[in-house]
Amino acid sequence: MLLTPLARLVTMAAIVVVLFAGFLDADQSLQRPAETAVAPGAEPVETVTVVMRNLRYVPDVVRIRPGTMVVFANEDDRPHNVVHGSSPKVGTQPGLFESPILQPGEEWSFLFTEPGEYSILCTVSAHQLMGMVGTIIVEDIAGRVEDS
Ligand SMILES: [Cu+2]
Repeated sequence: MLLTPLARLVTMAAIVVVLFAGFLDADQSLQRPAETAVAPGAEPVETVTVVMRNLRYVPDVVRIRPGTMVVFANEDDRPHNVVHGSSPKVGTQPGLFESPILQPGEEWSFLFTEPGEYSILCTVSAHQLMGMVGTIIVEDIAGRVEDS
């Protein structure tokens, strides 16, 4: 196929645009914080930390807005994890999230985007039976009047 000079020019321009767009993308990815493992456009509005200590989540009840990143930090002297406790009924949906086993000093985070009440528990050595459970409450509290 023979290209007219105009078609050739348009093709060249398109290639330049594509290359330039690729350059911009690469530049943006360099500026994005490396530790944020979330999709673009899903940046956390806020970050909240829950500490794992003495076989407990501290605090054990957390109220957050949708889009909040919760960091679970193991400050205990033994391993723990964070598992979304789904309904105990057989055949129900699996949990939304499950962390790897976190050694002392390790942390893991999860971005909560959907409103709801998420019960969490530690399944390491049946810690949940010793009371290592908690609740993450995700609600739209933008217009909420704070308690005085
Ligand atoms: Cu535990």
